Amino acid sequence: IHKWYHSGLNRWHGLGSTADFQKIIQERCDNYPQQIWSYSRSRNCQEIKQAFMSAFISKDPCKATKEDYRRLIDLADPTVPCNKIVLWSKTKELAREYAKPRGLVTLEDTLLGSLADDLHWCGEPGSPDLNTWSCPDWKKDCRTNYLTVFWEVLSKRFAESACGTVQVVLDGSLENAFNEMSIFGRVEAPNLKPMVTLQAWLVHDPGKPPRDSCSGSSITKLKSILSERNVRFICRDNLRKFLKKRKPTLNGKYGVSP
Ligand code: N1C
Repeated sequence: IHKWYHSGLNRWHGLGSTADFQKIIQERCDNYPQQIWSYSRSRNCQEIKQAFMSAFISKDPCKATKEDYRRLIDLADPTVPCNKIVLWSKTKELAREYAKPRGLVTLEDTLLGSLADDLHWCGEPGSPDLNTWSCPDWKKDCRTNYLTVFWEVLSKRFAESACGTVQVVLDGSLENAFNEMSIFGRVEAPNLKPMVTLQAWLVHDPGKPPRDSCSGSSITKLKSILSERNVRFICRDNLRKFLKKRKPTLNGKYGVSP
């Protein structure tokens, strides 16, 4: 029996920390393009990396709090101009495909979102290292794990900061395109400011029958959450059709949105 078995590093049910986590964070930070929404008080990648690491290193991986990430978020608070934010739920790739050619911004385009995108991380009490064997799973181990709390805190800041019209891409091939348990459902939608307009786009998988629509019960639920907050709501079925209608420009990219 190996040493790691005894130490219990493999006791969690989620993927372990990404190999070379620190190196990836550093590289992504150094190469992050300086654009308008990338504004952050500190452009010091060393400092950002240290704040990220000290948020969770040596700590119980099931006891993450918002406060653990405060310093990191303060160093690189996402700020995006009005009308440019695109949110999503279960549709990350499509949302990015929609956002990019139109100059719109998903959370992964902001500095902290881009640092953490697709990575996993957790520590171990009393150890200076990341646990590369396993990290807590949201369902099977604990909800207050460092990955979940990170996306919750960052998503909340992103949604709170949004102004004008915010768009969201939802999957209409699911039974519930709007899921109250998702980060969009439990964190972003309930934290939009009054007077913001949320424009929802439902996407349907070409191979599958549409299961939810703008008139379905999950969207009705979203509408009611928003109306309590004085957020205006517009819903459109079938984003894919809209994407297809755009004329590709010479370099094969989509033109600017109308
Ligand atoms: O739970 P979700 O989607 O509704 O979260 C998506 C929502 C987006 O609008 C983003 O602004 O929340 C934000 N967000 C991310 O940007 C993000 N990048 C990567 C939330 N989660 C993000 N991840 C990881 O995907 C994270 O581990 C989280 O648990 C999943 C959420 O995916 P989902 O269920 O499709």
